Amino acid sequence: MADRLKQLYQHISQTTTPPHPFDPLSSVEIEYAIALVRRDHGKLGYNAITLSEPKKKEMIAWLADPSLPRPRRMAEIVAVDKDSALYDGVADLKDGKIVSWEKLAGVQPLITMEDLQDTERVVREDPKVIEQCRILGIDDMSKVYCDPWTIGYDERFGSDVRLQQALMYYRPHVDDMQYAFPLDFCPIVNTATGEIIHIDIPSVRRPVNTFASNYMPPDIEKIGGYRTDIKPLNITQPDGVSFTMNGREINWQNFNMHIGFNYKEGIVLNNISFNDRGNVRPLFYRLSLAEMVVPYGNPEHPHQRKHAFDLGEYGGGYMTNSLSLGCDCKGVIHYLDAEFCNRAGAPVTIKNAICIHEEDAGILFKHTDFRDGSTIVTRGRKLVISQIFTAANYEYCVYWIMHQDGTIQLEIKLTGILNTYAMAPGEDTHGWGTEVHPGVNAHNHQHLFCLRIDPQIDGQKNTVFQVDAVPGEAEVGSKENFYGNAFYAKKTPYKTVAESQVNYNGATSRTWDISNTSKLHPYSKKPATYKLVSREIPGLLPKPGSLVWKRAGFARHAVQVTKYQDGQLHPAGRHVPQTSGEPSLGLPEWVGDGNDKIEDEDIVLWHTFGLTHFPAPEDFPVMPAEPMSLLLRPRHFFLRNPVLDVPPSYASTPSQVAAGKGITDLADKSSKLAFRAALETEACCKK
Ligand code: ABN
Ligand code: CU
Repeated sequence: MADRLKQLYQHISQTTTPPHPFDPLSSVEIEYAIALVRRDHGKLGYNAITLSEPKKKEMIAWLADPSLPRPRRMAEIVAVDKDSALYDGVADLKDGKIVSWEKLAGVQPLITMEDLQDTERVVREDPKVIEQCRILGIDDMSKVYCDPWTIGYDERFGSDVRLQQALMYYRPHVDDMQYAFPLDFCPIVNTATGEIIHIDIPSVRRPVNTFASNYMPPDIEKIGGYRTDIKPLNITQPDGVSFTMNGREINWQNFNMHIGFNYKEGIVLNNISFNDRGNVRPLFYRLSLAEMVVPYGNPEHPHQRKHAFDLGEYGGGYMTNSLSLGCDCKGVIHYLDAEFCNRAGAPVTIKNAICIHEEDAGILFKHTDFRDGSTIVTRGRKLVISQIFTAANYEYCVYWIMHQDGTIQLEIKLTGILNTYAMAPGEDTHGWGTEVHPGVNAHNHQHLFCLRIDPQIDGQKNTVFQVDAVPGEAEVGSKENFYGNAFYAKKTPYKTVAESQVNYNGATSRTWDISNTSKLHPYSKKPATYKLVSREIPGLLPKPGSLVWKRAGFARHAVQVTKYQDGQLHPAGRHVPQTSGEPSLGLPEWVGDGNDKIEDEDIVLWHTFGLTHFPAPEDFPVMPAEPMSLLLRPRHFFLRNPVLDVPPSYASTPSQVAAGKGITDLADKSSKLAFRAALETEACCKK
């Protein structure tokens, strides 16, 4: 072992291109961290090994001056011993030392894919589960499946033992889709010992559905086959892509950023900047989806336990798909892999975990002058950095999209399969769900995501303003608003954390400005801003005081702003499974008494958005992708429209129209030059 440790150390210390400090740990670094743990603490099981991110102050200094010492590589370790005790550690990979090591009591780490797979085996072999299946008329246990969920929190069992609840399903035929055959009982499994400690059984039993609902090609052939009127739609990029990669740093259309990845959040974008006519302007220090919760709305026991924190309890990185060309993404693709380790400490690579590519974005801008027919049409493109993760039944497709005008969009598409429960013939859903297929009840639920925005709009000190579109205050007939038509954007700065805990208001088209108040626009005299435009913001429906409300404290408000602190990354807490919500962990702790001053400070904006899903038969057996989207838009940031220099697809000035000429050939150098010359005269901007 000592030899291997030495070899790994040499590999890491002698590498000619050291990793960027934001790079995820490589498989060699992970192996080295494990070797250090083994040396000091013996044999353990590994739950996670990930980059311990550099301290912001040190990192910002290094980014500004790379001749300074590079922030050192540190690994965060979550390990479990043979008695299921949990350890949190940090290894310094430069000095080859474990610099912190803590045993935690009453805390459970996330459930890994290996934990999930063990549970299905345990469930199939358990005599009490076999008996329940027999009661429902099922004899062949190879046809019984379960989706093992973390237990959420069950007051009967607390947090000391690692537990999963097994949501049970049946496949009459191996190719049948099991969510059409939900079973009505729910075993609870001790993850550490592999024992079933309890089974929740309803007092009135529900028979197993007998009617399949499938979506694979052989099944579609049986119901009439595929449509035949679809012609090929090809994407060609004969000269390749318009971005360059330097390691994990990308340059595209004036944007520059680092693309990271970790087991919990998945994609992390760091140090995003925009080159504004030669001036590199910082935008965001870090953007990530930090947490999510999917609370289900059926109050009947034990369904209150269904409220998955898919990032904190399972890991959006761990569950990520290996993407494939032509299916998940089309065009010329640059892929990045993800590297983890398994429970035994062996390396695991998810190939093609992140897809980076460009897409046509339709019209970027256009205008035709109605009087003389002069026209310009410019097409846009976008850069898409994406991942897709499978959270048991659901797929979450996450797209971080850069637009040429400096806009950053986050789009999430929901697809996959509804979580289902058994329904007896004639049973009433009581409005808590929908019978999406005979004998199949899909419960109401919400998908609430927490976006962590760590801004650096023209610098680290920023202020968040709430912006509401409101009528002028003065009465109709008054001097100030005689005709009553006045309206304006009412901007309210958040001075303290407590003031920033707000909800969405569709009636005022509420948005939020993240501004640098020391950088005023020369024309508008307003501060340089990135505006959060987000309209899909349902409130958290579980009531104040409920289990979900307590455990998912981050979801109580659409926006909350805190003062930046290193290490505050996970808004439902660092170890989420089986938290009771007493106290509420993560963001509610950091909010504290709410008195922290957040005006003109280094801040983090936590934004909860998403949708409330009332299932319908169209969502079954597999859901057509449902998109939701939000924008971070530059306002008062650029001098004027920043995409005037994107070559048009067609442009014709009034005199060219009169002379019967237009500029259409973008490859034609003289046309381009003529267009640029026209731009430089700035006719449009001169008064
Ligand atoms: N949506 C809950 C979940 C996620 C992953 C694995 C099992 C269950
Ligand atoms: Cu849903």
